[in-house]
Amino acid sequence: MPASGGWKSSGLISFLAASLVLGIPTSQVRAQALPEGDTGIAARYINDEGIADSPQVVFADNFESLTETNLSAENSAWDNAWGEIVVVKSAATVHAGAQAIQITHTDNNSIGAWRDFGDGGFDTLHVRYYMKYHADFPGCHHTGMSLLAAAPGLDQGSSTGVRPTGTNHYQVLLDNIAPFFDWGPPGNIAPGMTALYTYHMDQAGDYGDHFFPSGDSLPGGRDLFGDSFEPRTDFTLERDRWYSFELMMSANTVGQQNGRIAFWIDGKLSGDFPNLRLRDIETLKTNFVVLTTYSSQRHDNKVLWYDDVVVATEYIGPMVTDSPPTEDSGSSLNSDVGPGDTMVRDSHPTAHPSEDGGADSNLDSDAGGCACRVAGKREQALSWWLLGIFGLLRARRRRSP
Ligand SMILES: [Ca+2]
Repeated sequence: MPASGGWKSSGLISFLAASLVLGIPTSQVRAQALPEGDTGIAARYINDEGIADSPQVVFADNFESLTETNLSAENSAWDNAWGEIVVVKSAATVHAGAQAIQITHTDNNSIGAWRDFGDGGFDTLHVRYYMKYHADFPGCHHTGMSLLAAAPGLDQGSSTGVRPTGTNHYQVLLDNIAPFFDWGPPGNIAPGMTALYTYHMDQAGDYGDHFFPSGDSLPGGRDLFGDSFEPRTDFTLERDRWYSFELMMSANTVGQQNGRIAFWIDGKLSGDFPNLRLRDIETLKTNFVVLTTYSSQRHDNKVLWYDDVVVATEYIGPMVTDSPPTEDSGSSLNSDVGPGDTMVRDSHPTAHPSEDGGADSNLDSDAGGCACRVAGKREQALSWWLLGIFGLLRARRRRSP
């Protein structure tokens, strides 16, 4: 599959050249505007019908072809699947078509699936998916989907807690931080404030940073994205409704600090993080897309649904339907400012955890500091996310008086 230059257009190159003439550091170059709304690949395929045929699409699964009751029993579209991923058919549990998948956490464990694109990969990759939380969903340690660039021989499990060197790996998860962790933002409510859990070369420790749309990052609240960063509103999603999520990871040019990660909710650009260092070698490209949820505490109603996954080298956008819009079809985000408003990053009071960094009192420590209940190779593979959280907690404790 061809790698895509994506946002790294000739216009940006011209701007880079101009910045050199003017003496502007490349870390402060304003990145090119990203597309939004129904301007992507999905706009050309009503109801996503035939979208897998797009030359820019490298993977798609609407779960309509599944004939078994569990994705793990029939994972032909995915290279690996673990845990109970149930095929569901009721209207309330399906975004489009006749089927979707349901994940229910009744224990402390990892459930998910990945697609492995091998040792090649993509300089820029997008994943768009629909996800919906149960009406009483309490939050969960990790939910969402991630993009991973892993050197040959590495995967998510083996890159756990490994600092990106530029030659080994980088990755990002579009996540919501569950409200029952003391280290989370004050006032955090279910399903949790949205953030990107990101492994990059300038991260604070051996485990990934959390990027918030306002520009805050954990740990440390550091300024990572340069003066050209455009802060956006931090927010919490609603439950009991479908959202279109889209996540993009674009590698930097080797030797430059121009990597970029962004995400969209219902086609609205909701977080954009430029000027990143992700790699030092050209061959390290995004080669995994992962559907993952991870639970580290027992709570009722930890149920969520996924549908309509599309992976492509360009902006995809929400599904465009041929049915009239419903009352709840618009984007709806919980925040103390309206969607689309811009919040100055330093004014946001909730993006830093408490300094005492209290740990999850219900963590099951039977896995060597990891709360995952180790049940097999596939389940182990995603335990790295929890290890990342633990590393963050330990680092904060070391800094606390
Ligand atoms: Ca479907």
